[in-house]
Amino acid sequence: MAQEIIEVPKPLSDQQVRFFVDNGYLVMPNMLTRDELEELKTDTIAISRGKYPNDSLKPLPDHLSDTEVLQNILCIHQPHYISPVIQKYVKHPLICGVLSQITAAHLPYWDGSVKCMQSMLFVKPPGFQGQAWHQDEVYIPTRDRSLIGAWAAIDDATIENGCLWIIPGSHRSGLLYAQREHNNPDEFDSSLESYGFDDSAEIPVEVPAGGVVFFNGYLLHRSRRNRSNIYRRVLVNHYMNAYSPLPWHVKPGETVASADRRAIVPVAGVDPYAWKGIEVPPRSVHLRTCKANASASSHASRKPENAGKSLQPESA
Ligand SMILES: O=C(O)CCC(=O)C(=O)O
Repeated sequence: MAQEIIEVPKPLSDQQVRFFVDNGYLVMPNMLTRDELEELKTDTIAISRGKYPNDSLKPLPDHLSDTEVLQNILCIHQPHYISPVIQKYVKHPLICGVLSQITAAHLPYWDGSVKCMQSMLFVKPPGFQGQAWHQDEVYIPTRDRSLIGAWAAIDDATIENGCLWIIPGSHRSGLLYAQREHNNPDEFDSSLESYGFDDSAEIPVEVPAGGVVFFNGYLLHRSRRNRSNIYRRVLVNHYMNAYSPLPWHVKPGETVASADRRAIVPVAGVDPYAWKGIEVPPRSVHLRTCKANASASSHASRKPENAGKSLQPESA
């Protein structure tokens, strides 16, 4: 049987690809249109209201306002497991075109094939914390340093509302830094903090709505508390070279070398392991609420059935 090939555009110049390889990130403005941003905002509310059949978020009563529904949600993990709209954005042709040029551009002979394993829909309302320094490959291991985040700003992402901060070039050595608890719960959520490096070269990555920040899984990054009075909504999808197995967790009877999680979405080029099949993911999302602001909850507050329990061992 002929291998299916997913064709995507190639929007980047050689200089942009080189910039990503050297610096570990690339900012691309105007990747999403106004209509697409509206569709994502509407879908964020639909998911949060429990409109899609799923095992974790029960439908909320219609009398609750959108603000009440969103106000406790820091992030919805794996929304593409339940929402066809988010599935469409996981496969967004322009975003996947960029990914097919940069995801494993550090590897000679790579043919541009890419797969997705994770989506995260941040709401990050006013006052909600960011995430301390980390590298995504600590959580989602690839075998070739090809993990990449595509961080799509649904609202303007600014210093005030908690944009990304990065250390350009911090992916180069391939070192995964140690992690520890941080003691700054006002600024950062409860995720561990990477440490042991000089962060004086950090820069904020402010992006107008519709822009996408692409960043390598070894790049040190963090985000701060939302100090504005608007949401900072972002759809962050994680992808990798389709040729690398994904030993995200190891099941009994497997080794790290044989483990390959297959709840993936091929998005560009080929799926070289198509013969293994694709695992159907659970119809379930994981809701990350905000610890410090939990007391600010209203009657819209709810604990999903899988609250505090990740579908995957950990996520970035
Ligand atoms: O946007 C944020 O606040 C954090 C995102 C992040 O750290 C990630 O996508 O890995």
